[in-house]
Amino acid sequence: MLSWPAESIPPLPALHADLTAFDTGTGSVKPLNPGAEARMYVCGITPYDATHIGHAATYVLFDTIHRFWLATGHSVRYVQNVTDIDDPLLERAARDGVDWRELADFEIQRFRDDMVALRVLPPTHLVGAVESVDLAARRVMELRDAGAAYPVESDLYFSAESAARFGRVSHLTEPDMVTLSAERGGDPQRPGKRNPVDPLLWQAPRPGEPQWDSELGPGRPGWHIECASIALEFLGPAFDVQGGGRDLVFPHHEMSAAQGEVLEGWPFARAYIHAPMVSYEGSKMSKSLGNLVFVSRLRESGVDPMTIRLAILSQSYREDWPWSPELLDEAALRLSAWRGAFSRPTGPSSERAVEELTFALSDDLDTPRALAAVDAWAQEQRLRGGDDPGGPGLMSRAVDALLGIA
Ligand code: 5CA
Ligand code: ZN
Repeated sequence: MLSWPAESIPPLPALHADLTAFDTGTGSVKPLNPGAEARMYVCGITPYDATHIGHAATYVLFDTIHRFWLATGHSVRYVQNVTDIDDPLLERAARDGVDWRELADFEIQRFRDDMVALRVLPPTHLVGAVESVDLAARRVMELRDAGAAYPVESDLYFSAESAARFGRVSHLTEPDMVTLSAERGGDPQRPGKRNPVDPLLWQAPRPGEPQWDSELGPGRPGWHIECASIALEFLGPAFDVQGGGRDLVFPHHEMSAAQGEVLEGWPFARAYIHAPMVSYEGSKMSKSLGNLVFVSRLRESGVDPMTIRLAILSQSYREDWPWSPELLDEAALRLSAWRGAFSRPTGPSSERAVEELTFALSDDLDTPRALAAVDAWAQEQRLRGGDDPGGPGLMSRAVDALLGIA
């Protein structure tokens, strides 16, 4: 499907730095070491409601990786899916008496508009689950032929144990896997399964629900095989980063990796990077709980999207964090201080500050420290000024290219 418009990124002098980040799979901060072309897959939205701050924080995190790679001379092949057919979408459409396709189209466009406003660079390929049903069905048949699938009544399940490295993404105990699978779309209680955590690969038609024809018979693919087949199709195996929020570690990323291993070998991805959960009013911001702060609503109320982005960047991605209106106020102050400092004709030299900003990002995406480097330069500009005519321009181009703040 259509991605969203790209915007131009101001040129910077060549930066030499290697990005490190926390890989859930190995439990350590490690260099990502992509090739000339870096390849990243990030799990996209299920379009049944508007983009909230938690979603935005996830896409801003991966946008920071995207921008860092571009600034350090890589080309980037970035793939994001849209789960435009899934139970929650059908339930919401039924509740509101609208066609599920219309609901999805409306929310996908609202998401694009939010991403453009937040200056999130578009993925190279934005791929819908609906347009990938054939792709997924072919992969399900391959898994079946490899002996990694089995039927339960008319449905087909993936046997997680058929992947030798199953468990290497989340490192969870079996009881924890069962608990999480029940919470996140699985059906551990269903009789007839070999292992309670085994996920659906192909679901036979249910009354009143959409279905697609395939050589497997009518039905629709399971969630994990959708993402695994889109990633393998557009990126190939052993791509650099599998991303998404931390709520996707298990079962989603574990199962996609296991299916990928059976299909194309290990590793499915070379690193698994997870965004923290943003909470609000004491619990994880989630569509099912309804404790949401929407990006579109903030924009409509006149909030500069750059303050939303800066508020997100002020938080470390290594820990869950609570959203609060105060974060927006702080970001607004910072933004006006930066803009004031950038708009003067001369200022302190900024090479060192840009180096510090780059180094902070390369060091496990330390965005709070990156912002502090810009703060320090802006403070120097405010207190003492400087006579370097290139100082403010370089600083503002670096902030634009690396942090996405205009
Ligand atoms: N369509 C699936 C992924 S294939 C999905 O999880 N969709 S979603 O709409 O629920 O979430 C979209 C993205 O935002 C996912 O990467 C998810 O992990 C992330 N996300 C969801 N809630 C939060 C939150 N409260 N904080 C941070 N990230 C979140
Ligand atoms: Zn996904």
